[in-house]
Amino acid sequence: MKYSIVLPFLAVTVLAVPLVERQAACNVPTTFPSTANAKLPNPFKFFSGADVKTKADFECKNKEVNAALQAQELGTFPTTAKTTATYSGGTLSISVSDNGKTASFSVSIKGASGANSPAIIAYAAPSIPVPAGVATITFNNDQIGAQQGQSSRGQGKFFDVYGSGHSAGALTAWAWGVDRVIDALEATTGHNIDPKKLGVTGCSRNGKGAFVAAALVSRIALGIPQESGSGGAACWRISDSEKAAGKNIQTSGQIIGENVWFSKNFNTFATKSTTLATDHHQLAGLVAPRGLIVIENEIDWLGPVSTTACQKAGRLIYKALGVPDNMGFTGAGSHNHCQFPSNQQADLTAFINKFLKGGSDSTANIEKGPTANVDSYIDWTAPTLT
Ligand code: MCU
Repeated sequence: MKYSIVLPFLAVTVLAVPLVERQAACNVPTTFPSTANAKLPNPFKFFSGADVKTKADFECKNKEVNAALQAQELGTFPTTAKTTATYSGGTLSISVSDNGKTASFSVSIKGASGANSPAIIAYAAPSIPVPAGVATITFNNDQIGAQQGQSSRGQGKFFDVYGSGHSAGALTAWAWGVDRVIDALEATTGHNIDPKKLGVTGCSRNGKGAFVAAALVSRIALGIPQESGSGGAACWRISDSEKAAGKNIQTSGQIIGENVWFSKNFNTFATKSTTLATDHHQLAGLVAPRGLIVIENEIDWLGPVSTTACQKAGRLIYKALGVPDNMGFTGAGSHNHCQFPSNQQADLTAFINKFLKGGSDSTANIEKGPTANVDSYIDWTAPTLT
């Protein structure tokens, strides 16, 4: 819309830019701060030093966090793929083209409860009980990006499309695959799944993947990462401080040698996590304000203090956005790895009911884990974003 204000000696034309357009114009940097900071980076300050004051500012902050995570840890997450799909008899067959190359894969869909059913995309196989009325979409993440140690870097359907030298680690390749599954659900009928009611889950290494998929794929309504530990719910900096205190805990320095979950870009930072521009409380921030239930376990290697304090910091981001109860974490007690314990059932059920089944269950104040003082790891307070 144009307004012309006619003054005695000149005519001034003012362009009225609609509010939404102004909010969408985020200034996303391509270089990121690398000054050592032992505290978790402030999620309410832009890298420029400016304050994040509004929810619109926070959306922009998330764009720079996403860019920094891709540059320093995850590798590039491609967003230009074209997906075609067919559905028949419980199999969704997906063909993806980009970069002049094509790859095909399929997922199985079981347990839809009639039209517009919610579903949980499960890496490999669900390690949580999927309730009646919620379908399971079984996603073979290893096929999209191999995770068989160092020699498997650059292998899988993702790399067939983008080349074996692409910067993405396996976590990013899998998230891209999840994004394509959602394209395919949107493009086909007959599967009875409502693509707006999707959760994503995986346990352990696949829990890291589920967390990253929830963060990068905004069409996911509920993230359910399970026992993701280091590389998922843990913060790199806190894990390093726990390691220094003598714990047997996985750190960034160890993880880059174990497998190809992260980009090669991460090697530069892995031995000096304090120089990362972000940490994993901001992985939760990327999921916000969508649903997120972080399921953990008190096994030393996963870093129970690290995951708990890190996700307490993550929940401060949800609080700042005015939706604290859209996120919870349940990591109290120890049990066999990836065997979902009954003492976390009520919390999981509440999140699934609220975010996938449209229920009105309370997900208030779910913060369960060992004693972990988040204030020891942060030097900022959460504002109320307007
Ligand atoms: C917790 O996830 C991983 C962990 O990062 C690895 O160090 C360990 O080797 O395997 C865990 C896992 O995926 O267990 C199934």
